Amino acid sequence: MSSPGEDTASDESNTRLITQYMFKILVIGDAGAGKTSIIKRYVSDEFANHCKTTIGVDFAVKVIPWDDDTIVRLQLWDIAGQERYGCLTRVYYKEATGALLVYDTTNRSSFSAVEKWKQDLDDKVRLPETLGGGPLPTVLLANKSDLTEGTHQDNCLSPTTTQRLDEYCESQGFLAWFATSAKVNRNLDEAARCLVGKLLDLVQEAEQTGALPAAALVDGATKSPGKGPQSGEIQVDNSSPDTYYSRCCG
Ligand SMILES: Nc1nc2c(ncn2[C@@H]2O[C@H](COP(=O)(O)OP(=O)(O)O)[C@@H](O)[C@H]2O)c(=O)[nH]1
Ligand SMILES: [Mg+2]
Repeated sequence: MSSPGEDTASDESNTRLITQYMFKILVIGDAGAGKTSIIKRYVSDEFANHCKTTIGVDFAVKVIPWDDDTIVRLQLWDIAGQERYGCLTRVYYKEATGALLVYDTTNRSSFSAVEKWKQDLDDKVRLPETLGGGPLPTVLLANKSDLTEGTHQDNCLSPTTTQRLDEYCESQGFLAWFATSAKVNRNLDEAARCLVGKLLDLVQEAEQTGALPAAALVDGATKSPGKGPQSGEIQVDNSSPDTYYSRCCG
């Protein structure tokens, strides 16, 4: 990846470029698997035992200070009730760059549905050509692991069946899987970092081959100027909060 900081760093102004990437991530899976809870926990560090279902398309934004030169803004898109009708709106998939596919480790049918969700995703959306045009990098989340740890569930539902899930992920084209819990905040950061790492690799490759002028990849990546770190802090776009929710109709 280019090093914008080196291009513009100056002792006098202490100004350099921080690269900011925006990625749209779809959060899919059966109703009740914990998608909304995962987004709420990851973005706002909240958990409710009873989430009310809203119909529509919601997204929440999480800002990740990735390294000294890079900030990632993740848009996490919740299907918010549409999964019950098996038909997701076009705006949901549009310009997505990655996905988290969630199943409930206490619910076998939600695991059986994983293949269908993955197939649907691969049929409906691809990466932009600038990022190679392949299937969306997708991470599988074995959620509610707080309820299944220490149990001996003899199937892929249990995140303890590591080898089996490893093989499953490989055969189904998942990047990786994580045993998560929105309730006790387990492995959500790790899963997101895994996905973002892959996306940044793709962006870096595209920048190196010239396929991607980074500033031009709308909804894939944007570059924005910012002040260099001072006292170990990253300063960028103070007008935007770290997290927020938005709603989108369509
Ligand atoms: N024990 C436990 N319950 C969870 C977890 N994640 C979600 N839930 C509960 O599962 C139910 C469905 O969650 P929700 O986020 O609405 O699922 P969604 O339909 O996929 O969005 C809610 O009662 C949540 O409180 C988890 O990691 N552990
Ligand atoms: Mg929901």
